[in-house]
Amino acid sequence: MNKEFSADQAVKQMLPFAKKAGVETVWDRFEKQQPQCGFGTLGICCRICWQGPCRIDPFGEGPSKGVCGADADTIVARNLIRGIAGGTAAHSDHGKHIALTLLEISEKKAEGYQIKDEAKLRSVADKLGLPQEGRDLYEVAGAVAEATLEDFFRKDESIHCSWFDKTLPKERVEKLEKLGVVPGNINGSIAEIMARTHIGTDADPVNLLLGGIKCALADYVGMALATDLSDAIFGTPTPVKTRANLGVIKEAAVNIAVHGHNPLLSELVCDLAAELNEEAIKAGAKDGINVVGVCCTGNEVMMRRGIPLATNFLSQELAVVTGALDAMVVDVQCIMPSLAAVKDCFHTELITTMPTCKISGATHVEFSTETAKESAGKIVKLAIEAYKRRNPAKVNLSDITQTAYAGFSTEAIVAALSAVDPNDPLKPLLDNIVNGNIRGVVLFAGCNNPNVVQDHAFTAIARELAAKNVLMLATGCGAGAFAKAGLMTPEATEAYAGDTLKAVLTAIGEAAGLSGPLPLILHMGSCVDNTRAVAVATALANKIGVDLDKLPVAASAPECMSEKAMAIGTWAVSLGLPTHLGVVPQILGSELVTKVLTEGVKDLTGGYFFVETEPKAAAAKLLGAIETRRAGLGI
Ligand code: XCC
Repeated sequence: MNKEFSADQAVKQMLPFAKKAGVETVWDRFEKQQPQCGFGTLGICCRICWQGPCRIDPFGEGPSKGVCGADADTIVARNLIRGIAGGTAAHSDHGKHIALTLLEISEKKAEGYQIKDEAKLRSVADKLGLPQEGRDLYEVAGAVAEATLEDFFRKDESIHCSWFDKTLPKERVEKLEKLGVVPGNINGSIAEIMARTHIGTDADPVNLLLGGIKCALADYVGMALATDLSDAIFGTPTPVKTRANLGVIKEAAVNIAVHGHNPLLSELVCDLAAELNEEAIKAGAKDGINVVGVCCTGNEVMMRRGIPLATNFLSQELAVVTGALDAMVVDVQCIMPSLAAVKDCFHTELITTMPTCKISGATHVEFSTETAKESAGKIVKLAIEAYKRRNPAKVNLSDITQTAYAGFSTEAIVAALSAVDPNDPLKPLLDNIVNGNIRGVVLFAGCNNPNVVQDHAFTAIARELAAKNVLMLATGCGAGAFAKAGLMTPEATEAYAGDTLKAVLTAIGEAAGLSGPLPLILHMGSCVDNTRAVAVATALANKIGVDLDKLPVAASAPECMSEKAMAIGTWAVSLGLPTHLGVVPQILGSELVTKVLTEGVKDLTGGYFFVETEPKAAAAKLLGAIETRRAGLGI
């Protein structure tokens, strides 16, 4: 194997085992897809109606219009915003499940769930302007759930989503209101995209892109509510020390991986794993049950329970290739259908749990909030049974893991800062940004993508920015990349942070009772938790009385892949952030769309996309964007 597929040492260690076992991995399939379709790469293939498929000739020699007359600009814009709608649907469906669960808890119908963080629930109620006097906790929960669900179904869409208005700076809300892009109803915004991109409807690329922005902002709403309500139900994360990478899968344990995105089931799997631990020991697993995470369900349980993270998106198949994974339990999103074939080479149970996410060849244990405990128990028992079938000759354990600190919710960051200044927690952060000890903040988000070397750009960009005293936050598979690489540790701060950043992280870490600096990169959670970073930025913006597009804050998605990443990137730009993409987006077939998203949108929202596939250059451009913002603020 000459070509480098991944920067992850455990992946490098495991790929030869995959080959030996006859397992086809994502990288094998990626190779088989080469060369990938040039029309699709440029976004100029239209499959919306059955007059087509139609393709525009990018060299200007063949057709310049589809059968209906749509040109490259319309086709590219339509394709892009349909992707945004897909991402918004995925996130908000997750959020809706959480809100409906909160409603069931308030009606005392969801056995196995409770409100673990009453203070968070009450602060959400305050944020939404819901009265609490004379209401018990369950009544408050019911009111919060109803008000949240209203954001999905509001009849009068001219009224803004509550979670939009109540979580962003006033100036930002007004700016977006003037553009006519504030969502009033999440489901409506998704449906609107599907309607306006139907054959023979919206053919104005700029109007289409504005529709995409509105839908992406609905995505922001769905994510913000999913995060906050999950905190109320499962607890708001606080800093926790754990481990990451495939070496967390243990020989002497029943290993259960929870994979996907929604914490509703995985939380109960963790509870039931603890309850049924003795059964696993009786079955011969002397270390009992070992729950590990993959992708964002992994991030959810890592943030709240310190469950170790086995791996991120691109290497999910390799968790099975260890031969010691007894069950892979999946909920929704980013689950490779190939897992069914991989598990056939081993003893692993692949268990699907959601009616909207089944995989042929997997065992389906249907999950519902009423029967969640029962389903979780059944799943853990299936894992114990599978353990008994494990074939020692097929075990290829990895010895590679790194320490990782997770659990940096907005509240946890504020709590750490309070240790420095209890009366004005944001002041130490702000002062250090103003005096230049911290040049700015970069939020790393997004996926893995086999178009680039797994995890490489994340870690390379972060090392550059650390040396330049940039404070870094991370979510999703980006956070997974950093955790696996050992960059979410105080030791990484010592090794890579510039002098002034190191001094600030050390002062905060020591004041907060860690006997050393904060980790180099703060793990803020799963993809839906990107809104935690917006909450920090909004608090800073409100404190100094500026809009978000004035702050020295940028976003970076070096390996973006999913439709959800398209939605997140678009709302980041809409909220005013310079947003880096390390993978070339499928829009270059339209010069107009490319120009609008990289330049024109600046005049509308203050944010913009830029594409840079080379990590050093990307870091330099992120830093440049931060310095421009600093100059704008006169600091
Ligand atoms: Fe999926 Fe969230 Fe992307 Fe990872 S980061 S590949 S969306 S698991 Ni959100």
